[in-house]
Amino acid sequence: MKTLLILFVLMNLDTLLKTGHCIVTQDQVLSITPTTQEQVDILKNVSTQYETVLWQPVSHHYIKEDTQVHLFVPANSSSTVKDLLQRHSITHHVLLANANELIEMQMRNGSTDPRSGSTYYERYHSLGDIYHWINRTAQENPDKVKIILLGSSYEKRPLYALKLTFNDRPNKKAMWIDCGIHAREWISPAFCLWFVQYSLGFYTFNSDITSILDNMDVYVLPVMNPDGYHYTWTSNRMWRKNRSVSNNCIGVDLNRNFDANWCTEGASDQPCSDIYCGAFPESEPESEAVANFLRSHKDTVQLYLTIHSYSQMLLFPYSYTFDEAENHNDLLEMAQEATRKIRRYYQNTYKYGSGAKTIYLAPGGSDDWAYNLGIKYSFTFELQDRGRYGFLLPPSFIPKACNEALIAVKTIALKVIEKTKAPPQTV
Ligand code: 0X9
Ligand code: ZN
Repeated sequence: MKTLLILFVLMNLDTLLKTGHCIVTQDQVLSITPTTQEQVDILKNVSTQYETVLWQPVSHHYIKEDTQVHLFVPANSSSTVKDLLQRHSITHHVLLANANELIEMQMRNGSTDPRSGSTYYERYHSLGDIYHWINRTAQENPDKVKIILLGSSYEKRPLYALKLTFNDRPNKKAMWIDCGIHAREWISPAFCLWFVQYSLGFYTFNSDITSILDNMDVYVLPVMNPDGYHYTWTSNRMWRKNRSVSNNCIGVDLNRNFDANWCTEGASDQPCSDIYCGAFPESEPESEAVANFLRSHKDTVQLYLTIHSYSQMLLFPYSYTFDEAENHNDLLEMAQEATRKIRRYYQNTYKYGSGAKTIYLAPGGSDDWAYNLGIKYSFTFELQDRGRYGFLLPPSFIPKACNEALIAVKTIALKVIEKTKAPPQTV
């Protein structure tokens, strides 16, 4: 009887939280769709003047009529924000009523021993854990995995990449994958770990990964923004940028800091903005380190992949202009095939296309920069989901999110190998 009573109370509490009709004690995520220009302006105002964090779009500049906005609202500003929306008849509903619970759930088991079995890859991990994992992975696979120190972050944390080499063919080409440019996109570092583990575990057992690793070395940078990532684990789960200090605000958006039409429309020169481009291109040690490495390996690296979330998209250059890349049709075809595979094997839909046309103009991105450097196959992945959980994707979603991205990565890498194969020598 007592158990039933507790169950009843808990069930109703959940409903109350979901509908939002109760005293809010949790941080929430609201989905809001402005339908008039006036509502757009009010929403821009709310997202900049109150203590909220825009999840989608990334900056208030992109808020427009009839397009969903996802807004993270801390418990203490919840009633003010909701009152304001109601007063102006702005349609909204609670997307996540229990953000704090989800955050807590994501951090659980985060610090257990990396040797503790297969579920390691089905959880999110703190930065310390990831460093530990990097060392163990290299130690346990000395013939295949090498640690490369690319540089260090603003707060002097090491930027480690792993180089996967499964054979030493002469003139071997390579691909690059980076994860965790944006601190709050936790599924991204989880993917890098997943990819390395899969490569080590399935080489010789899966023909696709075998042929990829036979033909290419793979550089994997699991966390490009370690300071930001650490900060999301310790202080603010919603942090996006790195942690460099300018006059009055902290952080540069590393994906606006590369030298690709730097700081034009789609980036901000305001240090407090979430899309702040920094003082000059590669002003940040993190982007500079990656750019230096790629510059010195541009003759071997044929494929550049950078992993983000959320919104389920596969993007390619350009994002800084609406102009088409020179091999646009190639890139389009590859993205189409990769997203088709995701739909076929995982029943999930990914949008694809050039960045500027598919989401928004956004200059200074690593993908466009790598492309202009000469890495003609360059893609940005936006992993799961489409907004149900957003950045707070529960750990139980990690396997599917990573496996579907993996099938897309394999499809693209195999295509690159095929397209760049030297023609047979004629005698
Ligand atoms: O705006 C971004 O940096 C990326 N989206 S996110 O929500 N993960 O922040 C998209 C990047 C697309 N590529 C470029 N803008 N170059
Ligand atoms: Zn991102």
